Amino acid sequence: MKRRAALLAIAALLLVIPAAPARAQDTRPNVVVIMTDDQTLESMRAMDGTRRVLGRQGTTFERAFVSNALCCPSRATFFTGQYSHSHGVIGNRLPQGGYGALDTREWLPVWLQRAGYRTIHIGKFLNGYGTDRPPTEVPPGWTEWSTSVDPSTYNYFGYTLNENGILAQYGLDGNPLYYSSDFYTQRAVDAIERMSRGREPFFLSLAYLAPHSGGPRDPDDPAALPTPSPAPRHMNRFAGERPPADPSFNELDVSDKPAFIQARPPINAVRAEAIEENYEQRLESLLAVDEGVVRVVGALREAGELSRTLIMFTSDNGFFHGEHRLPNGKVLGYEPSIRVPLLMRGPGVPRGARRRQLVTNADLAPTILEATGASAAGRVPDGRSLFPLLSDPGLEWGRDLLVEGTPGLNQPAFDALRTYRYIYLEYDSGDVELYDLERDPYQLESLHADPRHARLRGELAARLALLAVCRGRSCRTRPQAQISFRGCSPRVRGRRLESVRVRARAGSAVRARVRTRDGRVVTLDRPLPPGC
Ligand SMILES: [Ca+2]
Ligand SMILES: [Ca+2]
Ligand SMILES: [Ca+2]
Ligand SMILES: [Ca+2]
Repeated sequence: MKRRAALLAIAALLLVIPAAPARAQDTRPNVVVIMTDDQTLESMRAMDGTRRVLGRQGTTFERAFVSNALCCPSRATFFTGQYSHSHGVIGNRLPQGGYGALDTREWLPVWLQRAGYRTIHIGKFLNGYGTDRPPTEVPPGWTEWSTSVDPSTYNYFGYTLNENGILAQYGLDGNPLYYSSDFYTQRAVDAIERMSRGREPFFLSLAYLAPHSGGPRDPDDPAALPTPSPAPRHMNRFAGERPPADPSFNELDVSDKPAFIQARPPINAVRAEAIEENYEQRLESLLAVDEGVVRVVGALREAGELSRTLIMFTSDNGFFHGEHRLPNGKVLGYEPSIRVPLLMRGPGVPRGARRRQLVTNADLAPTILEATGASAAGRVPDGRSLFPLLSDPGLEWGRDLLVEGTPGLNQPAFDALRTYRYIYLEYDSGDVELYDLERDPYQLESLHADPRHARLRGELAARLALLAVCRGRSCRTRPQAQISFRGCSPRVRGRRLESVRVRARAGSAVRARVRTRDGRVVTLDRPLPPGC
């Protein structure tokens, strides 16, 4: 009854102000982005609900990477579509990083607001938010703001939120209602209900702390490693669960690795046990997020917004569980650290589909811009919209992906280039690594010193030097290859081609799928000559 009265009231308003566009006429989608913190691709196995409501109803990107496997630079990339060297946030702390290092005058929420979107952020934000500048500050571009203030961000109970400029503390007494993941979910559900009553489409950014480590201490916490705190109802759900067997766990021979890895001691029994408990608690902490994703999708359905909402689920970076002697953490360029889950659902996103192309978190903002029709004023995104890959599963761009590494206590900064087949890393210390991921998916034997790979190494080094300073288009350079016709037969020419497969396409065109010797894949499309 109440609802009908509200609808009538809105109808009356529309009659009075005919110039304002009705929501029903605004066909632009809402956008909901759900981001976890330090979640590995492998841990998606704990998220049945998410795989059901987003995976089965949408598209799963199986080769999604982050361009910098650290919270703040990665999130700055999400909000700008730019690599670290373009947005300038290299680390989590000032002066080379942190919230205070990002120019927020032109970034995703501002672009969306300018295009008429209402914008909401809930949960974790850029590191240093609340400490780099006064905690009451709200950055430009946000219609509604419920954001955790550092350092309280890392408390699953007893965190402080900046609510549209006013600080409020939650869960100091450990009341399960205020467990951060559940509370952020409730905030998101409330926001969806509220926003669905308005006319303009909305952008909701929902960022959970889980499965990142954080307080309070749990009775079964190991002494040797920081862990997250799972929701009380999910404690020990994964007790006894071991990380999947991985040959790189406690890597025996590290003579192929950089000096800072060689300096690491082997993982002893106490550490190994701590890694297991951490692994279990991290999966357990994801269960509340998984329930949250299902509730958010349910709230969109309830509000009648689901079919016109683009939903993305991803993480800001991966995590180590003992691979290459790394008991925890991320930042480094090894696969468990740089690969993340990426699931999408909504208008223009095929259902129950998978995509194998290499994609990066710099692609997310351009994807949102294409979906919403907003434009990136003042910045040139380095990534590109994923919609062409969604509509065309065979399409290959042939670009290299860049991974940038922040200097840390125990490791030097690095730049890395990832193709389908190879990853090539150069550290500030002069160390180099090169892996053939087809033959060595666990990165056990770096080939950088192998003379048989000297030519490849030289080529990758030359491309990495350009990619490490790329801007926009130059971040998307393709292999040199062209398709031409002799009569009606297509010919492909190019540098260092390994294989070419040509297929007829609909509409009298052909597509050549070209693989280069350095493991890049690109498709070339060409219409057939007249009469063929
Ligand atoms: Ca993170
Ligand atoms: Ca814990
Ligand atoms: Ca436990
Ligand atoms: Ca090795």
